[in-house]
Amino acid sequence: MQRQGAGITITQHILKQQRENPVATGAFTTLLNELIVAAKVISREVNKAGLVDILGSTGKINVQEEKVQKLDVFSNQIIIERMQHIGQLWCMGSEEDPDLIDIPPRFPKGDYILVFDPLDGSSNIDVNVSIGTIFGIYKRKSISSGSEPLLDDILQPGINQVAAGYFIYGSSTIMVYTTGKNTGVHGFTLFPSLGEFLLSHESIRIPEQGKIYSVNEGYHSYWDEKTRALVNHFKNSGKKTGHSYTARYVGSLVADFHRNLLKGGIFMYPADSKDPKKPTGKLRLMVEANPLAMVIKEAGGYASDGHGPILDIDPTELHQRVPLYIGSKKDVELAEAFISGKRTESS
Ligand code: AHM
Ligand code: MG
Repeated sequence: MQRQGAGITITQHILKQQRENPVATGAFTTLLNELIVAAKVISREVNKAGLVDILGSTGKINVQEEKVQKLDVFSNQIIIERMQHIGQLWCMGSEEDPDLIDIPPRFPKGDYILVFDPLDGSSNIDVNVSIGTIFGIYKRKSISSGSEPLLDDILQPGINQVAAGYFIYGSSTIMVYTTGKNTGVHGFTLFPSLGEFLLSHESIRIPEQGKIYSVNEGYHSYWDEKTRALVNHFKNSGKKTGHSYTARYVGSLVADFHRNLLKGGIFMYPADSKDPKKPTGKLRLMVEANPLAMVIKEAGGYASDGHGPILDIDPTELHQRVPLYIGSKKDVELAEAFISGKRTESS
């Protein structure tokens, strides 16, 4: 067993990657490091959420007559406050903010763009189930796009991301990230006593085919026939093909994704007719699907909207929603075959 103190810290790892990649600059390292600090603060607050009266709706007053802040609102503020002053960001986009987040004029601007979901899985916050922070990093499209950031600067396909990853606040806090270009997907576990993330999962690869399917089957009656046929396939596949699946659904994307990344399988949030305003399902392309799609691709898996790669979608809105099929390559390709109508239950 590795002794504490002998591990590689996340900072060492980022610096090593920077040395190996001649185009990477200290600016990028600064950016990631500051994001890690923000995540450590969030992790601390998540861990003590059961102990202090931090839970509840924004605007409520707790017993100390302090304003109670929802943990997801708090996480959003921490990330914005920590990231806006470092001089590396052109602008940000968050699940919690309707518009792009500008860098206040008192701080210098940089060329990177950070998109994030500060605390994903909000329905699980109050019940001690794993939640997470998801992030994607882009470079600004063109230096000639003026002095003020425009929505167009953020609206880039996921394939343009220069890094992406997530923090999962679970039985321990883990950061998983990739800088793409075959540099691998790496996981780091936070040692609370050291205050450091240490390398715990090097070069993660997802199995080509898994045994887990993750979907909210409560929406069965809101799915179309193709989606139902697909999910039926996962349920009946054992008897038909000998390759059986088991169902796992936490309801926190980061937790479901992380488990499937390590064990293999598919996570699905299909289009449904539950809410006519969200006929494409619930998950957001920019802050949820794209970062995880970059991670899964780098780990040897695949992410699709049912018709093609998530990473190729040209976004038109910051909060655009998208059906998501993500995980082991063979499982996601199978999902695509059903959703595109190339395959039916009986074929
Ligand atoms: P949130 O960003 O408001 O927390 O919503 C996203 C979450 C994901 O973590 C999870 O995969 C999904 O919502 C679960 O939704 P549902 O309860 O509809 O199955
Ligand atoms: Mg979310």
